[in-house]
Amino acid sequence: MFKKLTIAAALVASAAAHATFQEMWVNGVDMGSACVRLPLSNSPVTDVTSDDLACNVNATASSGVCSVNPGDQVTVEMHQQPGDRSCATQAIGGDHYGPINIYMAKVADATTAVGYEQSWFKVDEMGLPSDNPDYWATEVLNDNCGHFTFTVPDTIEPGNYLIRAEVIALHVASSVGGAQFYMSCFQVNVGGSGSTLPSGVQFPGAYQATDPGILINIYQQLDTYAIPGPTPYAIASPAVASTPWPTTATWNTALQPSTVPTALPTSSGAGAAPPAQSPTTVAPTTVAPTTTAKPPTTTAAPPPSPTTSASGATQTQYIWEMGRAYQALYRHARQDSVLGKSPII
Ligand SMILES: *[C@@H]1O[C@H](CO)[C@@H](O)[C@H](O)[C@H]1NC(C)=O
Ligand SMILES: [Cu+2]
Repeated sequence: MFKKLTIAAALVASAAAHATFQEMWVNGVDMGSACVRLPLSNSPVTDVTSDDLACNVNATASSGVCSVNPGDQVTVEMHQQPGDRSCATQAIGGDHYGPINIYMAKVADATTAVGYEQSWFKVDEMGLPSDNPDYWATEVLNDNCGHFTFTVPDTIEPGNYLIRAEVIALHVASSVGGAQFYMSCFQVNVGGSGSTLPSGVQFPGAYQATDPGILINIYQQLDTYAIPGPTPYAIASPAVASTPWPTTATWNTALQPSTVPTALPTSSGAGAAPPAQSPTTVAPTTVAPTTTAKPPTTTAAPPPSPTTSASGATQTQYIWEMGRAYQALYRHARQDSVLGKSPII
């Protein structure tokens, strides 16, 4: 058993890289995974013409619909392994550099809407926040324990929406089909009395395999980066700073929970009001990217000690980077058979 876990841990350590958006916060209140369509695995989608580009491969719809209002601060949270929210592990593996995009699509029913049939408008993006040295949105994500915060546009119509949170990893993007797309869709109901429905794009359709932000060699000094997809609605994309990006966390990682709520914080389900819990107890300090590389005003809190809960240990670990992972498995299996132990798969 110990051996098994050690090998699994080694595999995760060597192949750890891939990731999924798993949790959501609304104004600093943790919604956990109550409203996410969790992907089946943390493997990327690489075919920009696939229906899977909308909401990942056969992601299971959740029964939860999180309530948000125009102007709310929504945070999406990415991690490598299911249910592991530890800030001791990078949100997405270190060499998986690239942009973050957030889209929304108005739907009739967020629990049943088919992602690839929707019209998606972009509400936020971060590409290369600094080019001195090159610093990617995914590095900012890793600095902040996987959290990325955006604002729900304050004029949009009320109703059910899907939120599509996406990282595009560009570490092998210099050949066609090399870019890796990691997305999850979240189910929300927007309240308020807005009256705007921005025009959108479709997934698949919005991206071409040869877009300059998708077919790109990032192992060179970049001065600019063309974030794939349309211009965000209602916000200006931040300029690329020419000063070093502050790597200080702006999310208060000291308060990172180790558990993942899977039910809405209130019992009334879809369209429920946000819980009474004060957002200030969570003190989200993630800030929207600014047009200058102004250092964050908050001091980085030390990350909490890694969670070693049994639930985390017994959860199915995703296996990815199949080449490397398989080699490692094969090597371990051979060693184990030499030692008279059963292989781990
Ligand atoms: C996704 O669903 C389709 C249709 O049911 C199926 O053919 C395919 O094998 C599924 N893919 C995965 C990875 O489960
Ligand atoms: Cu990868």
